[in-house]
Amino acid sequence: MRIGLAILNRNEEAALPSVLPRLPRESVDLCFAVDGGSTDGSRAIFATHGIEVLPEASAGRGEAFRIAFDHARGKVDALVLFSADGNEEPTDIPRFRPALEAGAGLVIASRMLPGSVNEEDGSRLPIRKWANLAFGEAAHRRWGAGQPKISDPINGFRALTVAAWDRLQLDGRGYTIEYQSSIRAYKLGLPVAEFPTVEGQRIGGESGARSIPTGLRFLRLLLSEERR
Ligand SMILES: Nc1nc2c(ncn2[C@@H]2O[C@H](COP(=O)(O)OP(=O)(O)OP(=O)(O)O)[C@@H](O)[C@H]2O)c(=O)[nH]1
Ligand SMILES: [Mg+2]
Repeated sequence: MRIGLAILNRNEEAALPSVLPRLPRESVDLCFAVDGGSTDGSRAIFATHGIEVLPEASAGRGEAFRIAFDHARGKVDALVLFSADGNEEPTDIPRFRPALEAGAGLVIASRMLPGSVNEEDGSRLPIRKWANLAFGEAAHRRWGAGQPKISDPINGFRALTVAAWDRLQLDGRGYTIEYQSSIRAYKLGLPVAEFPTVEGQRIGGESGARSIPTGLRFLRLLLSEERR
């Protein structure tokens, strides 16, 4: 199976110099970045590592996923989506392959399984983690009856086959794209696999996913998936 690596980036110049050299590029058949209109030096850093950067006409992770799969179609059978901001562990990238080759259409590096570490695990009030668990529970109850529960339906560190991508018909914008892909996977009964990952801390830069607006977008997504 041919597997590609798509790096999603917006203004991560602080993290890229330590993350990019750690990517196991020999384990993938294609590697490129999708850039959501960075205004820092991150595009130049990709260039020094010989990584092609595809620009986005309008920013947002949903749009970045669509650009990534359009670019990958015909070149690889599956794509690993990776954020080089320090949250995701490069050495996990080869762990997607066995699950994809075993037939999963969607594979998620989970921050919620036994053996996982979530960035908030040391915190006394892990509010984002609780919200993510609640959104995961809601999606499973509504659309996943009889199917194994996806422990971390929101995490961005995931892989999809191109065939699964085409079946899911995702139109989610911004940070809703991952949650929508997990919900649609339940709706279609798509085989999903997860493995535990250790989430790192963001290295510099700024989070674009502010908790309250993102949570409200997830609620709106639940309503629109209900109406579909
Ligand atoms: N291509 C592209 N990448 C984006 C866009 N928005 C965010 N990203 C990248 O997607 C990754 C995840 O976004 P974050 O803002 O870190 O979201 P998060 O991981 O939930 O937030 P933190 O925990 O604070 O890091 C980062 O590597 C961002 O640079 C976008 O519009 N286009
Ligand atoms: Mg992040």
